[in-house]
Amino acid sequence: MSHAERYRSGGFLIHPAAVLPPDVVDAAVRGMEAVRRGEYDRGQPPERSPWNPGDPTDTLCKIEQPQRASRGIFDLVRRRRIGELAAEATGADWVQVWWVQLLIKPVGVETERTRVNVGWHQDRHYWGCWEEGSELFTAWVALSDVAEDCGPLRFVPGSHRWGAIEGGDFFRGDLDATRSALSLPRGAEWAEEPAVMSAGGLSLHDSYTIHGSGENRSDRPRRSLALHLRTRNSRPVGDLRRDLARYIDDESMCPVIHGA
Ligand SMILES: O=C(O)CCC(=O)C(=O)O
Repeated sequence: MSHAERYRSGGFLIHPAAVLPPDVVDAAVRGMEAVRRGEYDRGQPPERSPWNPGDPTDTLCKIEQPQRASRGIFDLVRRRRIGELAAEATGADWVQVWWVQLLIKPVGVETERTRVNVGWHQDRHYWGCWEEGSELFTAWVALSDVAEDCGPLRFVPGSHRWGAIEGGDFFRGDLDATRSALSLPRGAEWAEEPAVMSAGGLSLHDSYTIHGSGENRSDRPRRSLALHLRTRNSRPVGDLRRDLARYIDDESMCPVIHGA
């Protein structure tokens, strides 16, 4: 099966070996640490985020639009290689990064205070700023080796064909509870595939693919950047000044990584 066929049938594709040069990954990791300390070498802070400098480091660190704050992160985000792989999977002739999330999953367990899991969800649920039918997907780039014990992203194969599912919740860390809350269609078969990969590897997933992730039981933090992507077949709706699509005309934050 070709990459495009695998992406189309499963709703995701994993490139487990590094597709980005180590120096690019290392610079992005340094950028990640700087942003976490509140140091911004591009002169601007990231977007308002669930995690801010000074917050506890034993809980999931999620920082929005870190590429605005860090040269190392921006340099990774705009890599044409990511665009090529996204285009190969989706058949797109143009790909733009429209939002980025920095995610550091610390070593540790999920408790009321230390929230480390990501509950089962579909990204599309959070992206109401895009017109129905918009072609939206994510490149999840590993900045550390992500083994099975690091709490890798887990995909539910074929779930992108189940339509919009009620009950998903990124922020609800009890994975069994979020799974039971999902209103799956009759006959839906649940399976999970962990996105195990080396630093510099990446996965691509459709905005309707159900995914989540569990605890990091390894001895090192799990580091990643989630690049939310769109093709020409996408259009924002609503008030552009307020919503998640508000930076798409600014290539210093939202670079086009494939096509002119
Ligand atoms: O990194 C994770 O575990 C979850 C990330 C995620 O939900 C996404 O990239 O869409």
